[in-house]
Order: sequence, then structure tokens, then C-alpha cells
Amino acid sequence: MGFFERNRNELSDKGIDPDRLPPGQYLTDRFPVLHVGDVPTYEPGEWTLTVFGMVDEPFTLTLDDLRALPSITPTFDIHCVTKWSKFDTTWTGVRVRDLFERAGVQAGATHVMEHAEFGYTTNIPLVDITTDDAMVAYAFEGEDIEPIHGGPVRIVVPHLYFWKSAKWVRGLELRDRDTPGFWEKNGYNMYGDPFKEQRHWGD
Ligand SMILES: Nc1nc2c(c(=O)[nH]1)N[C@H]1C(S)=C(S)[C@@H](COP(=O)(O)O)O[C@H]1N2
Ligand SMILES: [Mo]
Repeated sequence: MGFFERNRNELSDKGIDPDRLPPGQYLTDRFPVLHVGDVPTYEPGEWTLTVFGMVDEPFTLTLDDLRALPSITPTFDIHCVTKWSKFDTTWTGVRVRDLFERAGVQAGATHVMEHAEFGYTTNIPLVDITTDDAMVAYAFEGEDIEPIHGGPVRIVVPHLYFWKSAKWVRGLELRDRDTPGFWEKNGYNMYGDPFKEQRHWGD
């Protein structure tokens, strides 16, 4: 029996529903770090997030502004395209939906480009970044998000592969079309549903 099959079988032994693990994934208790390029460092007050593009009222938030907004603290599983999944992760943040309501999304906007520090981008349909659990997160397991995991603030969208969750997010741009982000230009799927194994172009 190979590693993946053994890992999946261990789930039932631990009393975990194996159906939570998407095809081709394995469960890990670790929290791997994955990104291209450097980890940014911010002076206090330096980080901001701007909502722009097809909105009536573009605006920019500081970390203090973000923390002052109504927050959610859901628990969910996350799935990386490099095949690790981590269960029951708990994040605190503000729903993207709430930020977009404040900005006033214009008719015809269908997609969002997430812009992160140093030019990382990832594209996502508007409906997928405005679900109940899709958030601009500033805490992981009750603590500030570590810089290596995207702190001070990252996007978390649990139902898509984790590359759709931009670390060090700085901008959310509303658009009227789907255009590829960083990995999507380099072979990764435009949508990225882990349960359909949409890892690459053509999946
Ligand atoms: N800004 C930025 N965000 C990013 C990435 C990146 O390279 N740059 N990598 C993505 C990928 S591929 C994954 S799996 C997750 C990893 O998050 P983690 O390092 O906290 O596990 O971040 C995503 N967000
Ligand atoms: Mo990833």
C-alpha cells in the first residue's frame, strides 16, 4: 500500500470522515509554508488593503480599520495543490462580502483579482470570494498570522485550492472578466476546485 492510500485509511482509524479529503490529497498536522519570493515586513501602520476596480466607492483600510469591523471565526479544512490538506483550521477576519457591500459592486462585475505584495496575483469568481467563509483574515488559531503564513493579513477561501488564498493581500480588484493571475498564467487551473482535482489547465 502506498503513502496516499495508507494516509487515507488512517483517517477512518482516527474517526475522521475520509470524504473530507479531496482526491489525490493527504492529511498533514503540520502547516507547510508555500510561496514564491520573499516574505514582506511591514512597519506598524504600513500595511493597507484597497478595494478598487468596478466599485462605486473604492476605499483603503489600515489594519486597525480592519480589526474594528465585525469579524467571523470559522473553522474549516484547507487544501494545497501540492497535495497536502490540513483539517480544522480556525481563522479570524472580515468577510470579503462585507467589504464589497461597503464599496458598492457595480453591475457587470463578475470576477476579482487578488493583488498581493511583490506582484503575486490570483483570480477568482466574485461568487466564490463572497461566500460565508471567504475572508480577509488577520488571525490564525487566535494569534496574529505569522509573516510566513501571510501576516499581517491574507485572503482565505477554504473551498478552492489554497493558492487562491493570497498571502500579504494588498488589493481586491473587481472586474467584468476572468483573467489569469500568477499561477494561472503558469499552468494552474483558472478555478481550482480540490474535489474535482482542478489542478492544472484542462483538468
Ligand atoms: N502572496 C502570495 N500568496 C500565496 C502564495 C504566494 O506565492 N504568494 N502561494 C499560495 C499557495 S500555492 C499556497 S498553498 C498558500 C500557502 O499558504 P501557507 O504558506 O500559509 O501554507 O498560499 C498561497 N498564497
Ligand atoms: Mo499551493
